[in-house]
Amino acid sequence: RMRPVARALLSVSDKSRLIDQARALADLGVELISTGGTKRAIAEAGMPVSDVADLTGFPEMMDGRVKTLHPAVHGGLLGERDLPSHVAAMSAHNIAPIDLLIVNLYPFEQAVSSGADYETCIENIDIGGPAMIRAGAKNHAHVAVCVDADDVDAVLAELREHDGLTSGTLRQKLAHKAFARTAHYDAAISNYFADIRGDMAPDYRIQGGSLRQSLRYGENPHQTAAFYADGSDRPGVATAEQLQGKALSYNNINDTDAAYELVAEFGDARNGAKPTVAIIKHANPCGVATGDDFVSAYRAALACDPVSAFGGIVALNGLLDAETATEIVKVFTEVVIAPAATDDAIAVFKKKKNLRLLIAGDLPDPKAGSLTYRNVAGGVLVQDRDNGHVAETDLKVVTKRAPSDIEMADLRMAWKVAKHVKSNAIVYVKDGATAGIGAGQMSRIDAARIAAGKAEDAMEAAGWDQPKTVGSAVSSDAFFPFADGMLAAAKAGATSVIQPGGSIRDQEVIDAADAAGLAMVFTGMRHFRH
Ligand code: 93A
Repeated sequence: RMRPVARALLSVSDKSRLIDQARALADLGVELISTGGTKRAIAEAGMPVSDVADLTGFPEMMDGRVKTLHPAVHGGLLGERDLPSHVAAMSAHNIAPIDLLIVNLYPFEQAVSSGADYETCIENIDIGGPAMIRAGAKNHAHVAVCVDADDVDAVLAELREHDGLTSGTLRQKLAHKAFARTAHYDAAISNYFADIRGDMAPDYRIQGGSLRQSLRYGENPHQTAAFYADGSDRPGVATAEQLQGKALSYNNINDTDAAYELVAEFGDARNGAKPTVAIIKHANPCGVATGDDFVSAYRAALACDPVSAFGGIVALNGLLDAETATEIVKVFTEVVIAPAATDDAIAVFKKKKNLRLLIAGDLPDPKAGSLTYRNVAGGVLVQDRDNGHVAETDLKVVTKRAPSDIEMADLRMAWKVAKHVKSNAIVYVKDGATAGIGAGQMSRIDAARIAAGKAEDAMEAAGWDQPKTVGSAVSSDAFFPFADGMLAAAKAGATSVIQPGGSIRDQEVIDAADAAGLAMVFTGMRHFRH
């Protein structure tokens, strides 16, 4: 039933593999048809190739906007070879079948990410290419569609092995990929408008993007996975350059993102913000600290929970230096991410071949808007990312005692960290470093106790005479529904508290804070994270 591939239409923006593949097809006796630039390149390489314009009887017009949008092309792609009415229509209108379509689209995504102006981005919206891809893919019973040069290799292999035939299995796979490509392409275009217009309306924002990396497996080895860049070019794990180490895993990417988004809350140390280091395990911080330099910040972050830091992810909010690198490699670490690193720091990591070093150029803007997605059975939840920010003026002292300046600095830090800890979250901070972190508990009082227990462990590991929770600031990601959670923190030595407030028992909690001599601040904003 299948006829051998006799005619191929090639229309590619990225011509890097064009000539070799066109030659392979010509050698197999396949007739080549092409659009302007593609045709020129093939002809210059000395191969016979006909122009789509000869097929359609129309010249390319309107700066190439209309070149393949014609029944001679679309009929050739869509005609059912074994349907008499289609065959009759093809012969009546002189439409010859096209068996193989090789297209890669105008580089819209690259135009956007290179910062091209509006007109250039719009001009890079390909219309004819996706139309052909969709036509050929619909008719995959007869047509093989390649949207990726690697797939041309697979087609060539089959043509050689099977006397010019392609298999139904391959054509169906190519159709599947073709529709994924046009879907992602249109998503990138729609999301570009969302970005340009500053309109993140979840009801028509499309989760699209370009494949960044196929992953060996997902959260667990029996799960398949892939990593997509969303086209926003937000600095971070999706756009960072990996300088060394094995390919990132699904969990690495998730944890690296958590680490980097967290340190970004503290600003860029290259612009005068305090050097800040976060160490992440299982998407939760196990130590965060600021310091006069990165090496002291790293040491303080590590001291919070040195046991959990083993195999962790480390993020910095500035220029990674050799001294800090030397300190980091003393502990088994999976990934290090920073906006930049010195040559000496990079040299230090060279000795740790497996450690992945990511250089992101910049920090993500914590206040930037975008959407987050979560699957539920039969649906997808979409929301604005938590870019909420509590300004100095939003903070309300609710107790008789106001926090001292030192307490206030620690409270603000504890609040920033708690935003990045799974709920229920309790975070103790002392002298610019986390003293204990309680994450992901069903009860807030358990989170407070676990965090205090971590601080006891840290004390023992370091040989301090008291845990760092003594005299600490404590934050809670959501309000204390009762006084008990807050009092558990006070028992561990916290002297100041930051929390959203808003419980019907707020007054009870405030009274208990006053009775315990605590200074408490309400933020008016909650940071659940699940
Ligand atoms: O401007 S278009 O949307 N109009 C078309 O009819 C059309 N046909 C193919 N762009 C169109 N193409 C695209 O041209 C292809 O998808 C490919 O990316 C590009 C190849 O152009 P050239 O062969 O002139 O380099």
